[in-house]
Parts: sequence; C-alpha cells; structure tokens
Amino acid sequence: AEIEFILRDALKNEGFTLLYQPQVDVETFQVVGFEALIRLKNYEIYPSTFINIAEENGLILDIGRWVTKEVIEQLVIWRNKGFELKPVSINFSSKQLRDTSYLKFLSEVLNKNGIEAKYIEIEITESILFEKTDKSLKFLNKLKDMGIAISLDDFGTGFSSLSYLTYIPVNKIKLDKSLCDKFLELENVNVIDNLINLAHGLNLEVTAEGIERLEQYKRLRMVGCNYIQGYLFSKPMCVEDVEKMYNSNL
Ligand code: G
Ligand code: G
Ligand code: NA
Ligand code: MN
Repeated sequence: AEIEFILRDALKNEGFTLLYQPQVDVETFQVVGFEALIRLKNYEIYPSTFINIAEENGLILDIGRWVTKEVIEQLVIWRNKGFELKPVSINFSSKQLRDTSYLKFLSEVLNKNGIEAKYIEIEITESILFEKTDKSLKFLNKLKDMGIAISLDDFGTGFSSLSYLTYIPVNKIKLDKSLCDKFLELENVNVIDNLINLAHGLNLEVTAEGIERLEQYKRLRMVGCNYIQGYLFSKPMCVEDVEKMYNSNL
C-alpha cells in the first residue's frame, strides 16, 4: 500500500524518470536504438518491485502512458537538437495489451509530436501467451498495422514451444541474459547458434541481452546475432549521457 501511494504520487508529481540503454549492431558496433527503462527518482525501489505492484493494482496502465509520452517528447527534443533519431523500445506488461484505448493514445501522441511510428518499438514477454490471447493478438496486430515493431523480450526463460513465433506478429527476439550466460560458453555455443538460425528462418532479428564480456560478443558475432545490449557497451544511461554520446557521434 505504501508503494502504491508512492507510485500515485510519482505519476502526479513527475516522480519517474527514464534511463536509455543502447542497443548495438554486432557487425559495426554502432548504436542502432535504445531501450527505455523506468526509475523512481526519489526512492531506491527496484523497478521490478514497483512494476509488479503496478501490474497488480492497475497503475501500470497510467505508468505505461507516461513512459510512452515521455519517450516521444524526448525524441522531439533530440530531433530539435539535430540528433539522428534511433528507435526507442518501450517495455510492455501483459495487462497493457488489453488496454485498447492505448492504441488511440499512442497514435495521438505520435501525431501531435510529429514522430513516425518507426521510432517506437514495443517489448512484450512470452507471458502474454497465457493471457486472453485473442485480444492480445488483435492488439499486437494493430500495433503492427501502425508500423510499430514488436520484440519478444526475455526469450528463453519461459515457454517451451516455439510454434507461437509463427502467429504472433514479432519482428525481433531478445535472448535473455540467463540464456546468454549459460549458452555462450564455448562448449554450449551451438544452442545459441541454432536459436539464431531458427529466428532468422522466421525472418526475425535477434538481440542478445545482458552481454558483459568481450568473449560473449565475439561468439555472438560468430553465430550471426544481429544486436547486443549490455554493460559491455553501456549501462542504462541518463538523458545527459545519451546526449554526450550523440555529440561524440555514437
Ligand atoms: O531496468 P531493469 O532491468 O532494472 O528493469 C527491471 C524490470 O522492469 C525489467 O523486467 C524491465 O522489463 C521492467 N521495466 C523497466 N521499465 C519498464 C517500463 O517502463 N514498463 C514496464 N512494463 N516494465 C518496465
Ligand atoms: O526484462 P528486461 O530484459 O526488460 O530487463 C532488462 C534489465 O537488465 C534492466 O534492468 C537492465 O538494467 C538490466 N541489464 C541490462 N544490461 C545488463 C547487463 O549487462 N548485466 C546485467 N546484470 N543487467 C543488465
Ligand atoms: Na525489456
Ligand atoms: Mn529482457
């Protein structure tokens, strides 16, 4: 209940902030996009803790809208500073996939700010498959029709069947850190190799998450992974640091 109060207060009084973690092309080592990650400004509460609570009490819908608007307004600021925009991914909880009025909200905020849909990506997790799937699928297809790319986050942590990859409109999978930690050892690397081949066979791009070591990067490059995200390149950064990076040409 106390955290609920903190979250309500943060929504009213600008108590949230976003960090941006670069996503890097494996071949060129250039930044191709960012993932937006929410933080509470004035409290040391883990995002996973308050996101879980917000999912339970429904505040995640308002928080999701705040994140969306904040990202789009940030893109406007960066555009006005002359930076070449890169897509920003937004994390989505499964509850948000049933909030159909979000779609109207999103297109209004995009239109009002003159930002094209291709600069926003949505990250979902496999857990949507356990929810009211028809409605979620409809929602995802509408996002796709708007031109929003969809990534499947935390891939490799949950569901065992991969058949859903053929009917959910995803563009990209994000190999979870736990999977990369386990299977980028030399003796296991063919597991990741096969997953990447499978994804490419379905026309999906692959981002490897939580990459901390150069050795992991080298193996991912060997097996044709498209993008990496992790401390090896950069931690999630505040806006000022993103701008410094832009100024030094990424
Ligand atoms: O940034 P960090 O790795 O600590 O994030 C912890 C968890 O919180 C991750 O699962 C991440 O996806 C989630 N998360 C971060 N920002 C957001 C957000 O804006 N919306 C939602 N729904 N989840 C988020
Ligand atoms: O669930 P999701 O994949 O959205 O969560 C991403 C989380 O992983 C964020 O909290 C982010 O801070 C964290 N993260 C990103 N890169 C690394 C990394 O290289 N190592 C570790 N330990 N965590 C990372
Ligand atoms: Na994510
Ligand atoms: Mn992830």
